[in-house]
Amino acid sequence: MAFNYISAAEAASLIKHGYNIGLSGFTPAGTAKAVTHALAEIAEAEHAKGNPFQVGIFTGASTGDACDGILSRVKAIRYRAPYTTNPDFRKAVNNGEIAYNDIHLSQMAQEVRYGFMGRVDVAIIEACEVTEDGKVYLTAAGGISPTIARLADKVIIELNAAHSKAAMCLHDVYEPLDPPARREIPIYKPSDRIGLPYVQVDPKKIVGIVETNWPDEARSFSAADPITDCIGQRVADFLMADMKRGIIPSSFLPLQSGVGNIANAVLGALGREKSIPAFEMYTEVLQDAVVDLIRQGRVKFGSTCSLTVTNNCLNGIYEDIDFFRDKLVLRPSEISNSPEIIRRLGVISINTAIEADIYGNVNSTHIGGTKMMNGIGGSGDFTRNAYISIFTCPSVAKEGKISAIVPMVSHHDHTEHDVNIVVTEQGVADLRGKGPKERAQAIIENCAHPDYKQLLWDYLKLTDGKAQTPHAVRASLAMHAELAKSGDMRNVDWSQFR
Ligand code: 0RQ
Repeated sequence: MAFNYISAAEAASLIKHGYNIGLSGFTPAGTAKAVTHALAEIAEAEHAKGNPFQVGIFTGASTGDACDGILSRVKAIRYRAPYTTNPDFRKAVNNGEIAYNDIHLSQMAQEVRYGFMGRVDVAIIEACEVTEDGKVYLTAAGGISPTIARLADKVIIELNAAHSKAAMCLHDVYEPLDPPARREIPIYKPSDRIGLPYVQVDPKKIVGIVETNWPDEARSFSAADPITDCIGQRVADFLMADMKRGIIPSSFLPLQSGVGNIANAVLGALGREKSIPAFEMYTEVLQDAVVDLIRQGRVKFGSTCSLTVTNNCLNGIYEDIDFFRDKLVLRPSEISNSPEIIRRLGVISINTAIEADIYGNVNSTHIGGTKMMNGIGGSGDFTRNAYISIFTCPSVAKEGKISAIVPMVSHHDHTEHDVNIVVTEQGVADLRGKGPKERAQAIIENCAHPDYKQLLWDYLKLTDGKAQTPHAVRASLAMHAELAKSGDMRNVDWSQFR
């Protein structure tokens, strides 16, 4: 059937106040951009007339300014899930304006299917190609596209010429059945392909095609610095030592690594470490550092949900697609982040913490226990199911006024039961096979900044030291309270709790 080619404004006019919209993409890669931009103009006009106009947004992970940014600035978002990184969206969430449901990324598609979040009225899917029989070829990310395209009443395609048709060979689209009919997901190694290279959509549901030429809003990261380089090297040294003692098989295990500078530094260090064999990635985001390592033969295969890379790097992949086609696969987020597969493959997870406590609990999401930073993303999917779960962070933030190692985290995302290793530029705390009191010794001794070490030992002296997990409950968040009061955790005075 012949499709209707429409403008972004015409497409946006199909979206009504109160609708839930499903978006393709995962981290700005592969997200819809043009229709959400036009939707913001409609919302603004409706608000000017005194009419309400807000939508719910279901997507794979963070979008870009053309969605989360612009729509939150015009107050057009009622509800949104999951992960986001946009500063204006963050501001609106922390002002209490948006219901932000920060769920694990692996759960997003299934929670939409189970009906936990309501119906999907319209799906907007970015594609590099669409055929008349409804084969939709995605761009730089898998996200939750198969699910929202199947469930939505109406589907809008953003056919984006900024993505080469080379992306057509990168995807492996697979949607599991729901319980009680679900079977195992048959991925036994990172390179296994189990699905189709496209999302099959009922062509009658495709209400319009919006042609665009809009590059992904690639995130740029600041240059590596001595702290992130040191953390990267410590992780590489730790993994090498574990391989030498036979804990990690000599053929190595697949890695997952999060976004940001530390992740780039870790991958860079692992790539340089020639005693670690060429390895595979089973991950959710793949950054420039991994693409470089694939080119160098240090990474043999990358399974990911998205290419969270700079546009230069993305275009390089598209230009060299004959080299990359058997070394990369893009999957929907419920497959890239599937607990079942992560556990089966023995993935080693490496994620960044905001803060960790002396017993190994980790806060990845909230500043001061109340203000949302980004969200849990896929860090929980991987950490809970990893062969070895690693968290990294600088030992201090904000010129040393904040310690990343605290008596008790101000918000719990990853519990002591799930966290194996904590790494700061100060050192590595190996928490495996240790009881809570032994973990506290390892974390304070190896990971805390010298300015905070004695303060943390003194905190422990406030307890009787006898409990399973000794805490002086009233003092456990005193470093956070001190930060709020004087702006510097180092000023905490334990004498008031003795
Ligand atoms: O503040 O922005 O004002 O400079 O937090 O910290 O050090 O720049 O680190 O950009 O890697 O972000 C955990 C947020 C780290 C990220 C987090 C302040 C610090 C700075 C950012 P400024 P950095 P990063 C894969 C897996 C959760 C999801 C996840 C994240 C700002 O890695 O979102 O892992 N992770 N997903 O100064 C107050 C502290 C602080 C602090 C740092 N203790 N207190 N402020 N900061 N520590 C990705 C996906 O799932 C898609």
